[in-house]
Amino acid sequence: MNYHVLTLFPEMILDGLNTSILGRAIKKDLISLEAVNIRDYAEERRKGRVDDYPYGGGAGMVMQAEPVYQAYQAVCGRIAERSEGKPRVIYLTPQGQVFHQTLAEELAREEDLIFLCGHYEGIDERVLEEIVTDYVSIGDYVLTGGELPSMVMIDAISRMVPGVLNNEESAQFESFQDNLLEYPQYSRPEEWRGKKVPEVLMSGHHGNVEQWRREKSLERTLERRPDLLETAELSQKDRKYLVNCKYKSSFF
Ligand code: 6GU
Repeated sequence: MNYHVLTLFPEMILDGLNTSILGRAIKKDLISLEAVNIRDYAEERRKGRVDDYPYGGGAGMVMQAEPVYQAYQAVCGRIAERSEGKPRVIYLTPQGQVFHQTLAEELAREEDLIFLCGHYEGIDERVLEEIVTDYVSIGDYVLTGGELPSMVMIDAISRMVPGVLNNEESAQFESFQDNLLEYPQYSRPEEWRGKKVPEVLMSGHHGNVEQWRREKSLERTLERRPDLLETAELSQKDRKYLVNCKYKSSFF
């Protein structure tokens, strides 16, 4: 996977994604990360400026089309040398579709991804029409720019790229697998400030542990994210357990 981030703050992207699991994946050449400074493509006479007043008036500044387009073309030129077809271009905006695990899984199958980070009041619409394939938001709140959202997406996508997680880190049984939340985890000591680790986890009975974990996942999802249960894959036994949980909680 090769990421190309078009941004006014390249150091933010590089500094933020070069540590821990992603740093290791970059070293192992499983992913590559390039931050392209849009400012480097400012028109000569504008001396590094890439924003201008909005036509029609109003507050704030708008990022101009041409520097963004030039930065995009430069990346496409480099990509074209080793692969064919146009890469997907993701524009980070609160107006986009809300990012979701299934989109992370889909995007992880791409060879190259271009992220376009806006600032100020936005980017000239004409270049967006020309290059953007996906408009994506990371949730219903407003941020100052697209850098953090692109970093969030790159993190979520990268862990779905084969080899990025090792066996222990493997995504297999984590939150959102099966659309259920993960069960609670415990480690040493056996008792911490008077709170004991659940007995079943100390029993060594694998079957009982598995059943307990499934039940905790179901309970937790019902409590914290009941909306997820509508699309979760549930067995007959799961459904019975949930009905029982609801019945019990109706007494409180
Ligand atoms: Cl993708 N960009 C900005 N600026 N704000 C956001 C967002 C994106 N997603 C949620 N808020």
